[in-house]
Amino acid sequence: MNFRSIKISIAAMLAGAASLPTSAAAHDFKVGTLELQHPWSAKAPPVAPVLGGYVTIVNSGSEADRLIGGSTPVAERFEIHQSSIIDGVARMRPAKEGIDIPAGATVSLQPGGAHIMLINPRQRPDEGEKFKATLEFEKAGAVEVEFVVQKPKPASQPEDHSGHQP
Ligand SMILES: [Cu+2]
Repeated sequence: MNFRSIKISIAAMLAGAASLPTSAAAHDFKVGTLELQHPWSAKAPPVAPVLGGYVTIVNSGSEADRLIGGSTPVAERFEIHQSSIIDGVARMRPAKEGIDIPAGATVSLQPGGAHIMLINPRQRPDEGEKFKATLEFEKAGAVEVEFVVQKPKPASQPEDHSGHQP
């Protein structure tokens, strides 16, 4: 091993340390009267054009709010989608009006239902890693959260993503 290869292997070790897996334990965020419980995503296959984003939103206030958008460094575009089951297949379309969070309600963004879709991923974080995103609500405003990448929950349904190839 010459000096040059030692330097390279130290650089590789440092790069590895920066992306050490973190715990997939539940984590919550708050903004206004909203509590955002355990934002999560599944690992994207190397060719997938999208990453899904899921979170449970609890509105303990007396006024409705609305998830209207967001952003993340890991993908080019952030969209909010609605899914519905048509002939046994989950199909999705952009929810231009956002997702309504009624007063006192708990709204779960989950596979097969309303969800966040991150289009054209720039990174594909591994299971156990986290990535940052900003969620924007009509009344509560913007809030920074972290999505943890984990295995999809067993109850999740397969989704047809053919509707939004980039
Ligand atoms: Cu989608």
